[in-house]
Amino acid sequence: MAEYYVGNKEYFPGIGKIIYEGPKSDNPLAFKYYDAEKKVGKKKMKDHLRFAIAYWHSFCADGSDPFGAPTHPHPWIVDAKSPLEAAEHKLNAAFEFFTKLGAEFYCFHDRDLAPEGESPAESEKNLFALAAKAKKLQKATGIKLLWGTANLFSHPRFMNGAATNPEFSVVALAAAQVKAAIDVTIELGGQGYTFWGGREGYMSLLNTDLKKEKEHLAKFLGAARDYARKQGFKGVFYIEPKPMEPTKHQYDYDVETVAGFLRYYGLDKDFRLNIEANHAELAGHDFAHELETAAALGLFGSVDANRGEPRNGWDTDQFPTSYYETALAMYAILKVGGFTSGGLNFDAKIRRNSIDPADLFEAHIGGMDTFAVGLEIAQRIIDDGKLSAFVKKRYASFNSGDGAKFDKGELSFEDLAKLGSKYGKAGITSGKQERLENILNQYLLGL
Ligand code: XLS
Ligand code: NI
Ligand code: NI
Repeated sequence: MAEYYVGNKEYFPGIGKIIYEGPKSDNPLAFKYYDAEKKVGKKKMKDHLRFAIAYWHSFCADGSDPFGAPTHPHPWIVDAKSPLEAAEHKLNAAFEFFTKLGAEFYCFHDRDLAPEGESPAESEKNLFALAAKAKKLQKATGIKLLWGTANLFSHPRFMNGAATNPEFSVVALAAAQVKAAIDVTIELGGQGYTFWGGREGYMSLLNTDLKKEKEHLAKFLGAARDYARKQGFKGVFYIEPKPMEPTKHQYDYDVETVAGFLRYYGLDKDFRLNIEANHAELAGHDFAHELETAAALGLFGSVDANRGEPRNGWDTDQFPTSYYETALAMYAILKVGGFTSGGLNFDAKIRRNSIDPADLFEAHIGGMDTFAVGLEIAQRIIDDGKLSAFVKKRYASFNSGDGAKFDKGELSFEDLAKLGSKYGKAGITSGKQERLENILNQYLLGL
C-alpha cells in the first residue's frame, strides 16, 4: 500500500488503490462501473470524464453547519502545530487521496491551499510556499490542476462584495488576491481559472447601484484576464453561475444571464461557463438545460458535478447518484464534442454525519460510477441515433424550399406573411414526448 501515499504519514490507512471490480462486486471500496481504461466511443472513460476533486469540500470542510460544531476532526489539522503546518499535512493527505482514488485532476481556492496571513504579502508568501510543495507532488504523481480560483467570499472584508464592493479599497484587495491566485495557477500548469462570485450581487436594491456594480465586475474580469494572458496563461477562464446564496441575487444568475453579460462587455472570447448541477436547480433549471444552453451559445466549458436536494432550496452540494441526470448531462456534453480543458469537478461534500474516513472514498466512488453509467447511456443514445434522427426530422421543413430560405435569412417579414396566407392551414405533428421518454428509459436499463 505504501506506494500510494506520498507524504510522511498515511492519512487513510487501510485503504489502498481503488480498482474496478465490476457491477457484481459488493466491495464498497471498488468501482462498479467506472473502468478508467475502458473505451467508450472513441475515448477512454477517464478521458471523457476528466474527474477532479474539490479541495475545499474534501479537505477543508469540517462538517459544521449554521446549527452545529464540526464533526470531521481532520487528522491533518489535529496533528499540526500551526496553520501552515496543517496546510502541508492537508496537501499530503489530499494527494494521497487523489492517488488512491485514481482521479487525475484537482481544483482549489487559494485559501484552501494555504492560510490567509496578517497582510496580503504574508498571504502570498503562504500561498507560494504551498504551491511549491503542490508542484512537487503533481510531478511525483502525475495529477494535474484542472482550475484554480480565489476565495473572495469568506473573509469579512468581502461582506459587501469583492469586485462589486462599494468601497474601492476592497476591490483593490480582491485584485491582489486574484493576481496571486492566477500566478499560482500558472505555476502549477492549471488548465483553467474560475471566477465564482459568491458575494458579487446584492442583499437589497435600496443600498445598491446595480449598474455600477456590474460595470465594476466586467472591468475587474477584463483586467484579470489581461494580466493572466500577459503572464502567459493559455488556459480557459470560467464563470460559474449561481442565482443566489450567499447573496439574495447574484449577478452571474444562470448561463443565459452570464452569456449576455460576457457578450455585452466583450469578454466572450476568453470566458466559458463552469456549470454546477446544484446551481442550475437553484436557478429553476435542469442541469441539462444549463449545459445545452451553454453549448448552444458556444460557451460550454466545465462542470461542477454534484446534486441538490429539490425540497431544500439551497446549495446542499451532495454527490451525484441519479443515472437519469448524469445520462442527460453526458448526452449534452457528448453532443457538444466532450470536454477540452474542462472536466467533472466534484463540488460535493459528504454529509455532516458521514464521519468514517472511508466515507470520503465511497462518496467519490459513487459519483464516478454514476457519471460512468451516464456516459455509457449517452454513448448508446448517440450510437443508436434514434433521438437525434427524430429531432432532425422534426425540423425537416427548414431543409428545403421556403423553409430553407427563411433559415438563411432570405425572406422578408412580408414574404413570410404572404407564405402564411398561402399555406392557410398549418402542418402540425405530434411532439412524441412520451415515446421518446420511453425510449430513454430503454437506454437507461440497456447497459
Ligand atoms: C459555491 C461554488 C464554489 C465554486 C468555487 O457555491 O460552487 O464552490 O465552485 O468557488
Ligand atoms: Ni461550484
Ligand atoms: Ni455551489
